[in-house]
Amino acid sequence: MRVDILSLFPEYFRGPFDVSILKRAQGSKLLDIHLVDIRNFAARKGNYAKVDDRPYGGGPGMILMPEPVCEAIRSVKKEKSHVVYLSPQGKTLTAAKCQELSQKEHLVLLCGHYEGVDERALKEVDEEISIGDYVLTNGCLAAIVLVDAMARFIPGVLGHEEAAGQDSFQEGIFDAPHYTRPEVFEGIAVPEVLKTGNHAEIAKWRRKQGLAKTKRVRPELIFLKENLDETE
Ligand code: 4HQ
Repeated sequence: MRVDILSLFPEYFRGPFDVSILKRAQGSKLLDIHLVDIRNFAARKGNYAKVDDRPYGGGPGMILMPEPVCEAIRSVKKEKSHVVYLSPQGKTLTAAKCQELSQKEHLVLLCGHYEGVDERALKEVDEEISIGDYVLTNGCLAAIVLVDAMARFIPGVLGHEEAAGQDSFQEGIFDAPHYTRPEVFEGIAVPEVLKTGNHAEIAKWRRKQGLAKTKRVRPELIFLKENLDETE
């Protein structure tokens, strides 16, 4: 998949995309990330490229101007492109949405800056997505979160060992607690069932643990889908 990320801080992405699984995914051509600087599409006044201006109607902060944003989008947009604007006013990102996006040929991610982008630039956007109900200093972090969570669904990005990790949130409930060596840590033993080798019992125990914690921490998730009939 090709991903173009449009922002004012292309350098922001270097660390997260250049380590571990996302680095490997790019190395094996499963993911082809391009960073586009919106400032390159601003009209130049002397040697200054202006991308923001004050809001009509008054109020604090600055607004990204529609022209550089639209030009930046058009510079990468093709017939099969899916354009996403990261903003707190969008639909909240879920595992299901990540999976859906992972099937696109080309994603264009527009990162907002300042108070947001001029509404008229959104005619180039297919959908607006939020990573959660809080306000970031800019949309770059949101784009990193989206790429990271979405890439796990691209076949081959996770190895066989890692792939199992996918199912927890797909099912809408939490993962079970995990244990590794030592058998006893600071007086706390690993649960006996995990050492029995009884895979059916272990699966049952994990499911029960996951459901119990979901009920405690995120009760609203229990009232989704088929989780309901499994709680006592
Ligand atoms: N911002 N999910 C404001 C976010 C955000 C979010 C990005 C801050 C856009 C203009 N983006 N700028 N939450 O808080 O995606």
